[in-house]
Amino acid sequence: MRNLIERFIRPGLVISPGKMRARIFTTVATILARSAHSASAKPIRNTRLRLGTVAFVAGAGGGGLFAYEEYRKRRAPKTVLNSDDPDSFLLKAPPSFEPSRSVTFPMDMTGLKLTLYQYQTCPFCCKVRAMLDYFGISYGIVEVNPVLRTQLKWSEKYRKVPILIVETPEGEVLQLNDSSMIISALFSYVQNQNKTKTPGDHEMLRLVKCYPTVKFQDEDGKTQTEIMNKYFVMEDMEQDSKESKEAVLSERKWRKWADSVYVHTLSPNIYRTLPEAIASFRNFDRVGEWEKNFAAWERTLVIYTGAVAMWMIGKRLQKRHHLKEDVRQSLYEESEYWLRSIHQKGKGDFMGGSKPNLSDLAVYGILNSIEGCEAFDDLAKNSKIISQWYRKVQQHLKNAPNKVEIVV
Ligand SMILES: *[C@@H]1O[C@H](CO)[C@@H](O)[C@H](O)[C@H]1NC(C)=O
Ligand SMILES: *[C@@H]1O[C@H](CO)[C@@H](O)[C@H](O)[C@H]1NC(C)=O
Ligand SMILES: CC(=O)N[C@H]1CO[C@H](CO)[C@@H](O)[C@@H]1O
Repeated sequence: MRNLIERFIRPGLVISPGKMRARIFTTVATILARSAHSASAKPIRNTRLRLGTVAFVAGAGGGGLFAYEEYRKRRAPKTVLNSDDPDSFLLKAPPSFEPSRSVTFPMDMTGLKLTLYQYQTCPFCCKVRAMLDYFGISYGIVEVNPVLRTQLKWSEKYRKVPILIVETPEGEVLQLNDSSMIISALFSYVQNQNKTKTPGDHEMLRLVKCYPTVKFQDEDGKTQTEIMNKYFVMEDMEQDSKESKEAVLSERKWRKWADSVYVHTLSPNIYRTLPEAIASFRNFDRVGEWEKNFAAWERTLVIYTGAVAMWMIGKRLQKRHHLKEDVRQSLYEESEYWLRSIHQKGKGDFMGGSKPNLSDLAVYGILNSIEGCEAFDDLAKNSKIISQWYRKVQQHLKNAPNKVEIVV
């Protein structure tokens, strides 16, 4: 069983946050301690540790991969409901945060009320937004403060973004946790609704149960959790022609590639050198509208200490994911691989043919998270992925039906 699970699930695993966290935390603290040492003879241990923590967490603004619990006990809103029982995704009530922004599509027929807990520049959150925008599904956004993470405290066990709260027509409140699971479940819902014209009774609840979370032990004996079937669209496989089967398999394969290969080329690139890391954080500050979430001193602290931390983490990730010494080359190569594979398919501008499919939207979302960074501009100069593919997906998204965006 364990082997089976590992074979099918491990490839999609992003990172083991606990281990990274501990190590990085110590490293950052040591570095800050050292620099403080040269500046002043009197080290103040606690302050440095706090700085280290803030720096580390700030990385989440860019990567969104790491959990952070240091501030957990402060101002924690009451846990809504989270236990190990199989229906633990059913909440009694939605968390009490008002969206700071809402995106409305008047033609949205889903009948679902969605609230996305996110960081604006996290690649996984960008993926979800790309999907929602493309299919014209309305949603509200709660921007999570990457330092305090107050907006995630209601979720007892799962503290990563994105989290999607779904309020169904039947009155259920569901907590969906992982970007790929969110996309698969929502897409299944919309597609099935399109086919039958009337949504089935408790359709969303039925779908969410198709993505159970499993626990397993990794090689180090640590307990890991993983969501089963997260790349699977749940649909009736009646008209199961050979062609559509291949399309389904290809879409799944490339969505997985986006999460397990492509996304890993980003961090080492946007945090390649210290100045570049600082510039990237400045970009996140702007795009993520951090002035809304941070005090001025917090922002400055996050940008600089975050840049140092992520610059160091980037080096580790480069090794872990076997990127080239010149990390730009890995980014270019994977991008070219994607573009070449589309051309080899010969069915149109997108992996989905003449229209983007879920794998196009996934890769788009990931790239979108670094638009504005130096790495993105370099990519545009050195690969055709931006001009021949990215801008075309963007055009499709702009043409999405009647989008109305309201900033509260
Ligand atoms: C999301 O995570 C929470 C733990 O915080 C868990 O209770 C819930 O069941 C998860 N949702 C799904 C759909 O698995
Ligand atoms: C559902 O149908 C509408 C209108 O026919 C279409 O625009 C949309 O792309 C369809 N969605 C899915 C997921 O098939
Ligand atoms: C969501 C979506 O549009 N999926 C498409 C993905 O690509 C295949 C072709 O490769 C289409 O058949 C799917 O409809």
